[in-house]
Amino acid sequence: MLSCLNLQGCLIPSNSDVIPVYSYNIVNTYPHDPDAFTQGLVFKDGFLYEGTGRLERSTLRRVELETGAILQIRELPDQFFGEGITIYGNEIIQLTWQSNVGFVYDKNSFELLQQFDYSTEGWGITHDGTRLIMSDGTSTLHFLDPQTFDEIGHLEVFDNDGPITRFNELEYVQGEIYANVWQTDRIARIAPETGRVVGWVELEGLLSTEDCTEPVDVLNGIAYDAEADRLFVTGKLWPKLFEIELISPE
Ligand SMILES: [Ca+2]
Repeated sequence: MLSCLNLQGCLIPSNSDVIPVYSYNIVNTYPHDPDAFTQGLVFKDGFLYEGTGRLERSTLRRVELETGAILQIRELPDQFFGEGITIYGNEIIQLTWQSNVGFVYDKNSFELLQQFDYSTEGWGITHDGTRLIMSDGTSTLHFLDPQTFDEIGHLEVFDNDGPITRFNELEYVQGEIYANVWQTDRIARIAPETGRVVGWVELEGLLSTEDCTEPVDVLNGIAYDAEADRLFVTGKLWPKLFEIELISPE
């Protein structure tokens, strides 16, 4: 990485320090339940799994990609506001927003296997194969042991302007953490080793005006099909779910 000094002796970022902004192509469009307040999204073994939020309305679902049909659903107790989900082995882990409680379910039956506690808010969750990775609305991502749910490390996320906050739904994609930034149309691509944002994905314009006949909320929901290298995104109350491919900046 080349850098040089200006007349005041300050380091001038070189081009290699500029964070690339990726755009997208829509590869496929699928129906999405417009009543699903999407807080967690995963693709595993041919199906989408979705966690939805809001008090008295939070759910865990298995969804058919092509039709958006809900194949299986489990409702959370009324007092819990469901947040991110991830699938680790044969278990689905679901966070709640401000209850400091996570749920662990059998992936196939949706039977509740156990609960665990954490001290922060719960926003998004994913894993890198050995550690759970959790966001809490701040610039800190937490690494949790997938068996004990103890915190075993954390990461401060930043770009060239400093810390980034409000990471919502997460997905681990080919060695990077992808994170929806709440109330924006952007996904941050984060290097897990350093916390540095190594790319931005700009998703403005995914929903057309015709798609918005009913009120929709923000972009939230990233799922990666590692076997077929497919990337899916949707949003809260969105009528559509998109498979997209990223386009590198020139
Ligand atoms: Ca996800």
